[in-house]
Amino acid sequence: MPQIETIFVPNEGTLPDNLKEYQVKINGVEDLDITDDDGHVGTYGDFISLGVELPNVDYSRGSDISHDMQVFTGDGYSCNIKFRASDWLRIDILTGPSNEAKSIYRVVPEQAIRYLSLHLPKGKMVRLRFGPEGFEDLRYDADDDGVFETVVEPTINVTGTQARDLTPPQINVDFTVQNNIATVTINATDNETGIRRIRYTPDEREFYYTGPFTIDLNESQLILVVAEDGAGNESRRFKWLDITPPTTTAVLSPTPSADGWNNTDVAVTLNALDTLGGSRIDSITYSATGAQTISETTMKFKDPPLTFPRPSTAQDIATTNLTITEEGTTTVTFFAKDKAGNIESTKTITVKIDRTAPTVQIRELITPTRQAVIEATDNSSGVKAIFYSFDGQNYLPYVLPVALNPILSQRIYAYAEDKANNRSEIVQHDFGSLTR
Ligand SMILES: [Ca+2]
Ligand SMILES: [Ca+2]
Ligand SMILES: [Ca+2]
Ligand SMILES: [Ca+2]
Repeated sequence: MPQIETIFVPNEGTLPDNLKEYQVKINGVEDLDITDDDGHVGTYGDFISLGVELPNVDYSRGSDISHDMQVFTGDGYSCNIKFRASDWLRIDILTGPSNEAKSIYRVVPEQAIRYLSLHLPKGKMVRLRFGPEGFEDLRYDADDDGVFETVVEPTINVTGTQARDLTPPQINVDFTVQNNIATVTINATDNETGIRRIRYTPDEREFYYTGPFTIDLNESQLILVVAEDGAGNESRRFKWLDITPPTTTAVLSPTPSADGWNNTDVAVTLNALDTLGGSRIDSITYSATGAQTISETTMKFKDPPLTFPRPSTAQDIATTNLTITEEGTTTVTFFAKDKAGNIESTKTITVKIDRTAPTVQIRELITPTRQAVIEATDNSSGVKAIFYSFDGQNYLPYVLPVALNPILSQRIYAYAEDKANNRSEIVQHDFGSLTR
């Protein structure tokens, strides 16, 4: 939990009598103004504060659209927070005595007022007013005449122990799948004030949860569940309904020979793909044994930005690479995991590297006739073919011993190739004349 380092103490000179302290959180607006009845004006937005600091307000910015304020009022001192309505708003106001324990909450709440998922006409000016008489209900200016006439009552207004419930509910989502239809059961619990309501969103629509419901996984594999307790504390949970593991394919580069061998380092690219609309790739794990050992390595992928609802046509690919450099046969083992925790069954691919050319010998066989015997050996992938030539220009595949002229001298050239396409040097052998 974030630690509040100091508790704001309002300006001693203006400290009103009958001090009331409010902790105010506003979510869903970018900029706001705070004014008091003494003529101070503060503008809070991209820059933490523009204009005059208000004597009895401590402001801090949570994010682009969230604002955290501590407001002190009392006899003769009132202030207003004003902003333009956005599509969606949430406002939390707690009031009570100062929390001497300096916990995250600056007051010990005696009253909690909350506006949950507030949809006001966009762009209209909204006012929250705090004065000696307390917090006045939110008002907005529907006709833009500068008068805040339209009152909006809070969603939640609780006191005492209910106001001191600051812990959001726990959400548990279970589902079963049959014929690609998920049946979803939501359980939410709250120890303090109980569950007020549960909402869920499978697509653009939002529903109240009343019991198990079904979702066609061809349309959506992600739901958002929001549970509220009796005091308006809200917890949100995204749940993947993805039960299909990813599929990873390995691509070798360069492409191996027809016999499955390479004669250089081999780059292995592992491409992992989750099904359309699936939860996306969380990690790819690989290892290697054989000629080259790679201990189990897991490449974890950051969560790409999630647009919700997740389109059923969306797909992500995740890629990692490794290089095999050792001569011989290496088995690479790999699998991917998706963000819903589905793990692909292990796959393997064999990488075979032979960088060494065969050696070739040519010898003479006299009996029964004069022939040239060409032999090649290869210590790894094996000899694929031998070629020979009488003139060093035109080579023929060597299959059987080559018949030689029985008397005249002759020269034979030969080379061999292995299954990794390594080609030996050309060797030559002179067969001497048998005439006297
Ligand atoms: Ca008005
Ligand atoms: Ca609670
Ligand atoms: Ca999946
Ligand atoms: Ca070889």
